[in-house]
Amino acid sequence: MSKPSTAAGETPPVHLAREGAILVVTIDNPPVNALGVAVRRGLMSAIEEGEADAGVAAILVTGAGRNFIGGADIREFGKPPQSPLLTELCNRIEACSKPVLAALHGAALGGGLEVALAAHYRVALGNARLGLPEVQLGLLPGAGGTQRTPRLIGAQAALDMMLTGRHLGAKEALSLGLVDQLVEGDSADHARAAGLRELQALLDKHAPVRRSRDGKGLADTAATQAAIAAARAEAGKKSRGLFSPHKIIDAVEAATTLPFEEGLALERQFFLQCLDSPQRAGLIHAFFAEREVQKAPETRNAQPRRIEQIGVVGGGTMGAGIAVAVLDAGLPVTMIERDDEALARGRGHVEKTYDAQVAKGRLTQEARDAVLARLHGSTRYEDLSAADVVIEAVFEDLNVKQAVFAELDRVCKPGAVLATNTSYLDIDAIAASISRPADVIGLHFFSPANVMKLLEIVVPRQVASEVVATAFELAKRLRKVPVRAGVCDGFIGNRILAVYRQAADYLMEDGASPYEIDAAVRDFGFAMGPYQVVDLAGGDIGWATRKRRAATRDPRARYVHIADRLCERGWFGQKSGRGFYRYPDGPRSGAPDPEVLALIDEERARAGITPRSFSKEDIQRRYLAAMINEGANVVHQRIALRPLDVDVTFLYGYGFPRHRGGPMKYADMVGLPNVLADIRAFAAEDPLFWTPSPLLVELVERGANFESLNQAG
Ligand code: T1G
Repeated sequence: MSKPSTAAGETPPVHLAREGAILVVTIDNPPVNALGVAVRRGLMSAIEEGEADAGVAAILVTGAGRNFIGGADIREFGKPPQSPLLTELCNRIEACSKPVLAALHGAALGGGLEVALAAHYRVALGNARLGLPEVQLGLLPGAGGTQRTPRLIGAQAALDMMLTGRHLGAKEALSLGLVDQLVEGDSADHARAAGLRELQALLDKHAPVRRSRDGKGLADTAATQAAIAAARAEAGKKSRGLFSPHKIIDAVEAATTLPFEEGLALERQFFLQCLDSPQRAGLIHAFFAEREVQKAPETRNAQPRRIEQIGVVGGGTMGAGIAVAVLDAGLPVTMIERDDEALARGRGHVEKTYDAQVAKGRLTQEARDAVLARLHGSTRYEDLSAADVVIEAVFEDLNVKQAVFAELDRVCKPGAVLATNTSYLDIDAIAASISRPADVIGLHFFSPANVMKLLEIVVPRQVASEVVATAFELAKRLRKVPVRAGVCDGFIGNRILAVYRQAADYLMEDGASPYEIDAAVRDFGFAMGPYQVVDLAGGDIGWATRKRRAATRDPRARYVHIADRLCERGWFGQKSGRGFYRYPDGPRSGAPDPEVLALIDEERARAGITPRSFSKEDIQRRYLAAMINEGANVVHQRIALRPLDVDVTFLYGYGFPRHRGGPMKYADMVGLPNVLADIRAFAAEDPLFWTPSPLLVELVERGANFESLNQAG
């Protein structure tokens, strides 16, 4: 058979072979068989040739490697479309006069599943994962998925798939009618063999061409309308501010009212609208950024050490959370505490997490017992002698931590990685206090450590590259999102947080109420505003930080005392029943507090400030300009490798709305000259706080943006 044309020397990403009367079409486009233009052209010509060849009775479509097809090529979005469009390809597959069967293993996602739905029959191996995750990219299934899926499996199941973007296992796909048969195997070869066998069986019984567009999944009008109404209600609540979920529902509604071709045309129109939305740009940036952060110089240049035995020193909130994260990764943990009572408390924290899952029916008692059998407790450091990695999570005091590291230095085997979970202490000082500084690294988990995905990997001056590589490998095992950070007060996230919190405090003292500030920040897309976060975490934590920093604070810097006044009254937030908000009926009942407003007025008077009003936009621009400017400083000072590392830190650790891509991506979308102009305007009020980052100034002068720095690092 002839091969589709590709650039000279390039292996064609679609291979054809004949097995009797069956034409086998194999997509081979590593790493995930994405449907780039060469693949689409190869598939189109394969279908044309199979159709035209009288010796071909049927066509089998399979994927090489670990997946069937991972989806459209996301890197093509935002560029001029190249023919054939995926929609055209799917329509051509479905229009084929000879039976087409797709054999699915691994990922069959997005456009990959749409290709399979355009085929006439589908079989799935046990490891197949089927999904329409386009909504997670700010898009919708744009190659017939919104029209074929509901006709195959009904509106309710189709809407669930498209609005959640979740992956379905093979069994669920079979029960819904997405695939016709489950077959044995877990590899591309198994998929090919099973596909051949099942397609030959179809030929033997003269099975007809069966088109998904003719499916009867929408026959029950009442159920369909109810599903659409329910989806709209849900999207109104859960997809606040998002664009594509509503277009998905519109497209499915079109499938219930319009002929297939017209529904397809409307789907295309909606898809292009989603493609043009800034949400697509933000979400696709997030998709690639969370993969790029896994790549640091050390992960390219060094090999990780063994990670099989993990020690955790400290069984408090963080230590227990870290122990759960390690246990959830299937690894054994040795937890060290100073005495039996503290150890019992630490074990209790861990057991409580799993008992809660048993109570909710998410975990069986047996599974819970099996996990906890991997937790060993001890009050003797000697029991860490076999540990490959030890994570210290004791009280945030340098002397206490150095004492712990002295013990680790004494008992741990050569090559053991010694990590500290400190959130701000100087890790270089910890490393310098023991005989093996090259083995010391920072692993800054975010509370709750077993839930929060972000893990800042803090790289001290003397650390060995393999130790950094080991930390990234551990992050992967724990299913965390790692971000490489340099040593400074607050690393990446907390350092930037302190600055935009200051901007919020200035807004509050200058006239905006904490409630207006929180509302404006929520309106931008955060789940909570800064003062709701303070009340949730506990105002005493920030108070301790401010007191710690008092000695080194720049005396010229404006200092707002409002938060301290609340703490002096014991108004720490939810845990004390009141903070910036009152909580008369528990944590979820936060209500504005007139006494807080009165206290703010007193502070304004004391500072000689005449309050002025700020619009929602004013608040958002100042809050974000402070965040972006300090993010630029963090990149400029090489604390973060690239702007995307700041983005990922805020997407995964600080609730930055994902559809905006992160603070640096957002700044690019606003336009760096506009951000710099804002900062310069604000500097008229406070030139010290609003000092433009040298990096921001340089990029604006060069007409460049933060994205241009993301290939570095
Ligand atoms: N396009 C381009 N590159 C992709 C890609 C894609 N669809 N999927 C993955 N990659 C890259 C990824 O950036 C990484 O690159 C490498 O492949 C390995 O990825 C018209 C519009 C398939 C489950 O949303 O969920 O179809 O870092 O580390 O863990 O309706 O990748 O090596 O340079 O994630 O084995 C819909 C997205 C697209 C699926 C494999 N499809 N991908 O996971 O590998 S829109 C998706 C995934 C669409 C149509 C619509 C996962 C995976 P690098 P990885 P993995």
